[in-house]
Amino acid sequence: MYERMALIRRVEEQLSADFKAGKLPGGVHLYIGQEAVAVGVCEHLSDEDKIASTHRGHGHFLAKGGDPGTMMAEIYGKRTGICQGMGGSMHVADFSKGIIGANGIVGAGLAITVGAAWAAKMDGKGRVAVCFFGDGAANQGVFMESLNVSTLWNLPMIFVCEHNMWSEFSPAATVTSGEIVDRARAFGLPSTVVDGNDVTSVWQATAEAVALARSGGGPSFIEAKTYRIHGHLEAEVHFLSSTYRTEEEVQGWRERDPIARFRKELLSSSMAQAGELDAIDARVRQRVLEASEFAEAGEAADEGLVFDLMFVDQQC
Ligand SMILES: Cc1ncc(C[n+]2csc(CCOP(=O)(O)OP(=O)(O)O)c2C)c(N)n1
Repeated sequence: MYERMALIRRVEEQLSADFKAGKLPGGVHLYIGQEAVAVGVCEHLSDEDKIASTHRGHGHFLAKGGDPGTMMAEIYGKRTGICQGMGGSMHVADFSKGIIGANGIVGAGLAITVGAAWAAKMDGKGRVAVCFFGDGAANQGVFMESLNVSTLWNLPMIFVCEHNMWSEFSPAATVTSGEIVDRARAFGLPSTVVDGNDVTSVWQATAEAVALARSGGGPSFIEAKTYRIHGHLEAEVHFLSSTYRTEEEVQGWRERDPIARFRKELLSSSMAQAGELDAIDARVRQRVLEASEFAEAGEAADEGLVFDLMFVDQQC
């Protein structure tokens, strides 16, 4: 879990630098600060289980075992990208890993995951489907519809709401009434709130939810309280005339960094030695360097393919 979190962080630090250097053809919404959620959840999943994600989807893709090189190539708009450079940052997907897609439409992953969970129930192999979505997405009507249907049909689905305190530039308190977990509780499915910056807590809550879903016990809801350290998207510095968050707020959350925190825990409990963790960090840096070189070296996407790749019976 430490290595996966470190990988997500390093890939995104590279993407942030690449964006600043003008190397990326589009915008990126970074997941820095939220890594413990994706990793604590996906640790329980196999390639047969499905996840759907959001516009902030790089972390989910990598946590589920997606390849950093082809993901970065996708974000660079290259033919070697996981979707041949046709999707970009907000549409990274790899069906072979059960990653049914990031999504630029807020809340859209919810209904797609209900479909995946329904398919999992029909084939009866104990597979589960997980939807990652934000606190803003919890204000979309599709959230209630998905809670309703998945509970009614007893689907093997896990709702993971990443409450990172902001929806674009609006603080949650100005757009979200009450507690999101209470909305789920109203439908009668097991629902819990965890510290989303504590990978162990996320892991534990997900262990219970996945066991329940695999054994035919139906859906669960997990609200993970966390924070995005970077902006809503990297490009925002170019169009926002003022900052919308105080430096004290951001700094307070930097001090609760999920990776530094897990490292400290691993060391203090003697589950790992500093040298082992340093070796993991070095391996991750090397892997991201290679991924980035692979991405940069690829040929630009073939825009002539754009319509050919639109339909399901066509090669993707
Ligand atoms: C249906 C829809 N409405 C609005 C938008 C514009 N939009 C993109 S991200 C976003 C905020 C989403 O907030 P949240 O779900 O909390 O996710 P976060 O960005 O915090 O990870 C909005 C409103 C969109 N992409 N889709």
